[in-house]
Amino acid sequence: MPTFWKHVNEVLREADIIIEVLDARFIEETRNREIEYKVRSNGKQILYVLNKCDLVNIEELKEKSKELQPSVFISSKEKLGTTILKKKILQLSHGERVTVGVLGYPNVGKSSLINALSGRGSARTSSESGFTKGLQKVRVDSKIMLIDTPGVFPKEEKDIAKFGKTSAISSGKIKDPEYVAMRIIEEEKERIKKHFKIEEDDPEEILEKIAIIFKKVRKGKELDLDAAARLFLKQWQEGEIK
Ligand SMILES: Nc1nc2c(ncn2[C@@H]2O[C@H](COP(=O)(O)OP(=O)(O)OP(=O)(O)O)[C@@H](O)[C@H]2O)c(=O)[nH]1
Ligand SMILES: [Mg+2]
Repeated sequence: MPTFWKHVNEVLREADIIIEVLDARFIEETRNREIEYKVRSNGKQILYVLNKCDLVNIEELKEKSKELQPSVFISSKEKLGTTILKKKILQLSHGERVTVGVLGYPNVGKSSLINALSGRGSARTSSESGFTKGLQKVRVDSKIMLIDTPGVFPKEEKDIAKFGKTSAISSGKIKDPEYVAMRIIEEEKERIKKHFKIEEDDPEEILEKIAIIFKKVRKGKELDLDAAARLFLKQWQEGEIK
């Protein structure tokens, strides 16, 4: 059995409630229905936590997340929504002591969320995906205990472009940055055109314009699309392209 399933099983045994952390920018892409199914089959409730809400428009987020119940929006970075989240956890546990397993895709902010709730830097975080290796328990207060976990992928997931888009694979580790950048440009074209003030419509031409903006040019004045794509992915993953 892959290690992540071992972790999921262990968390399911120990936890009373499961938090599935989702990236507020990519709710669908970061949901893991296979794990949700497994959690529910074990009779445990899921609380959806939409993290990184500092990077999205809250009104749009409300609209998009209507179906996700119960759910809470937070920004671990800005420490927004943490009190509401604690209240929600205690509401689900009927005010009893509770152990909460924190699951989710790599890099969605599981460890950051745990730190924001506990008010300490107990769970180590990193912009590199796959940072947390084992399970770690962190006490929030006398009632709430959290379990940090490594990021989990669904079994069949092979879509490298999606991993690049959601930061599940860090920009520096993406093998074909041009392909991934072009896929993101295709899917998020209007935002990206607006951000870089580009008129072109074809993803390849857009990437070329971005290379010019980034001044990624090789000696013979030829554009260095590989370098441009890598920088684009880095900025994208760091939330600079809003
Ligand atoms: N803007 C923003 N960035 C965040 C937020 N929460 C986490 N991050 C950033 O997202 C990156 C990943 O955070 P982690 O907490 O390490 O994510 P994780 O889910 O524990 O990652 P793994 O352990 O690798 O699975 C870091 O660069 C964080 O600074 C947030 O609310 N807003
Ligand atoms: Mg982590």
